[in-house]
Amino acid sequence: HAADAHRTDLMTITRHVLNEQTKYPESRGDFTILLNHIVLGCKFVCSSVSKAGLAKLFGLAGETNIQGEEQKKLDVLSNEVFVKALISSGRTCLLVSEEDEEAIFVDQSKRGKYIFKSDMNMFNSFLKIFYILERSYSFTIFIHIFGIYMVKHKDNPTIDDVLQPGNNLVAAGYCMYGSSCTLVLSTGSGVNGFTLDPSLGEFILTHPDIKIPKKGKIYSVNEGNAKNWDEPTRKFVEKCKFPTDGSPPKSLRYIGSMVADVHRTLLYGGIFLYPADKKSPNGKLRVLYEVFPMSYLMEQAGGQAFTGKQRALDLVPGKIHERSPVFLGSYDDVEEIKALYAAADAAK
Ligand code: P6P
Repeated sequence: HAADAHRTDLMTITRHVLNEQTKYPESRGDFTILLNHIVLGCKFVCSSVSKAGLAKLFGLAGETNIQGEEQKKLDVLSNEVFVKALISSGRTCLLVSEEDEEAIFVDQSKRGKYIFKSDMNMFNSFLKIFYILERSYSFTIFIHIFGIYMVKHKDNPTIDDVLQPGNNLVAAGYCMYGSSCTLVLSTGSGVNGFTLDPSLGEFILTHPDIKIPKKGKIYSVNEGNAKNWDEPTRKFVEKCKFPTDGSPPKSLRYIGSMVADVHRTLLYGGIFLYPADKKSPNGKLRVLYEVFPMSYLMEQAGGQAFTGKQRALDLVPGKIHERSPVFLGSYDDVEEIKALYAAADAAK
């Protein structure tokens, strides 16, 4: 029966990506191979997280990462697994991770070549991966965000290839490892969510074609930073709490993990804010592997992402661990804060 079809016609992430690949008849499946290696990494991390308590993988690994944060065992272990999986895919040439100070240039012998057919022309380029392993152990949420770019300078990738605007992303996604393992992915034609079925060892399509509501009832910000906010952010949050148009106040939801807060925003609508403030004049979130991938997903789902000055994906980063303020979520909610920043600029 049609009602049972979805139970027998399992749409796995591999099938989904292969279906996407058929849109590019000239492609040789390199992108699919790359994504499958990312999925393999996610499955490994999911299995490690579920056993972490037993294997005593939680807790400090004794090192600190580039951000000066104590590296915990799982993220060091998972970072190593992803680096090895991505290099062994033979489709990457540059890796950037929150855990490593410098970009990792893949050895020439392992570098992949990616033929990507675009509307204008055929060009050779390499894929590079930005990804971050982020954790919020207090919520036993373990998270991995990634973005995939095409390298412009083929044959001789340089650090300049890393510093591209978010517009050049060809894919982005995140994986959340909690009570279940959820992978949300966009390859440029919408956003889809997959849930790992451990009995099959497959990610199954559970959230097809995610679209964020045009306006939401939730705002998500660390209110503890309120005394440091600038005027537009302060006014926006004030309006969320004391609306002047007779609408009910918005609810505050803040987990303190960008991906968990943005995942909720993606599914239910609203706005996530990590503004600049006196304490962090460039905001806290990293452009390459937090702001860009999540802004890309938000736009693919019909939302918006703004930095306080410009569309987030138009940013051109100057350093691999650069930070930026970000406001992302439902289209109408982001429009409101854009108008407040525009008014503040006009009043200068
Ligand atoms: P705060 C987690 O450490 C993180 O980088 C993001 O995932 C999260 O949105 C933000 O920091 C939370 O920062 O200052 O509110 O604790």
